[in-house]
Amino acid sequence: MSGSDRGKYLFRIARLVQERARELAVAESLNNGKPIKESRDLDIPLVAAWFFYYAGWADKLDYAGLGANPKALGVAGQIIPWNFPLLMLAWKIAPALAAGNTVVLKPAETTPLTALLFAEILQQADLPPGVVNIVTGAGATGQALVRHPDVDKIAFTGSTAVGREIARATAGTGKRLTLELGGKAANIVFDDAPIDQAIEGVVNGIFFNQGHVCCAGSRLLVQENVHDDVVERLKQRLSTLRLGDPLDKNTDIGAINSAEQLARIQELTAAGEEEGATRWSPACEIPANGFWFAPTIFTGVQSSSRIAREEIFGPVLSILTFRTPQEAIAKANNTPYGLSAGIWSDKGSRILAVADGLKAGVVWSNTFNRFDPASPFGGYKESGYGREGGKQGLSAYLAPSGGAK
Ligand code: TXE
Repeated sequence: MSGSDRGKYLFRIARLVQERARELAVAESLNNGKPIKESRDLDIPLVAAWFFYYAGWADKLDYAGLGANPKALGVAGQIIPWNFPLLMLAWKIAPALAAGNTVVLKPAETTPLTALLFAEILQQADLPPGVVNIVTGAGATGQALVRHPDVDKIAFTGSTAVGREIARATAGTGKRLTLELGGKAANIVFDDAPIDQAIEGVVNGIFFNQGHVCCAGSRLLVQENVHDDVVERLKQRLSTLRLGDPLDKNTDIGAINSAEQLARIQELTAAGEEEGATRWSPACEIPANGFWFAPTIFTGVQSSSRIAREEIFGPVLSILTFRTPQEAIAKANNTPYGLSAGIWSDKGSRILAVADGLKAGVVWSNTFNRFDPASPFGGYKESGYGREGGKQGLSAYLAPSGGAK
């Protein structure tokens, strides 16, 4: 199929997502437990944006950085997690189709609902049968996809442990691989930061989507002289957050996706207390049924402790201090991960100098959790490799003309 025809399908899909936005938002909140205001205002609009963006690329592959006439890889196997079920699907399917591949996608076992609704949208768009295949199942289904000899590329987003397993399983097979794994991002607040904005950014950074976010600002690094003020303001702000029914448009913090994830959060927060950090949560009512976790902050956190090093993937913020920009950079980089970071300061020169020292794929300044389809996203170190989004995300589904398939 020509690039311009592929583009027409992608535009059609984007428009159908917009037309069915309300239904998709409700389904996504039921699917994942996230607040409806997030699925309505972020997830679903970004899904449409991703398809619109890559629709524009479909007939311009000569500009993807691989020379004239780059080739599709073939069959792309895509394995996605449960934290942004439809958005992760869009991140993967849109560039794969723009580049001319076919897709077999496996959603996470706890969140198949919106992937199946999306399959309906593909039928509505008259996409030829077989171009995109949604296969539900657990880890074993993912393994089968990874091992299948007719799959030319694997794109995976999930845990570092499974990412390692996939890297081993694909080694030497010629399959292309991109991995987007965990994170332990530092949100660095200097004493000259625009303070109200910074507090909002820190809260959004870790409590958005119950903290089930690979690039969540799960470590707050605050300059020592403003630590007490920042912690006090954070506590005040957290006391205003509403936890509860994801379908209530006033809800700020929804449900934890699964009993397993709740158990992981409980285990790590218990370890935080055992290691001597001070735990605080606002008084809030926890619904009787389902999986819930109150927003939680830890102060007095040591860099070596588990809650400073391991991904909690829940609404839990670990607070550490620093004195100088050099110390902030050293502490921010003191992690096996390297996905994202945030810097809050009034000084442009300081922001640029600190950003330069950070080993993180994305660095936000005076904002956090901003996503745009034109911006490549991906990590260093144990956060994985390869980039999604932008031209780089497109070239991850292409080979140079005459290059290995
Ligand atoms: O991830 P898994 P889980 C982190 C986060 C979380 C932890 C565990 O810290 O607490 O991982 O979450 C499929 N071969 N992240 O257990 O198992 C699985 O079915 C092929 C960060 O949910 O990695 C699902 O579709 N596929 C992360 C997907 O992999 C396999 C998002 C992710 O599940 C497989 C999610 C196998 N052997 C969790 N085993 C991020 N980067 O955003 C499982 N899967």
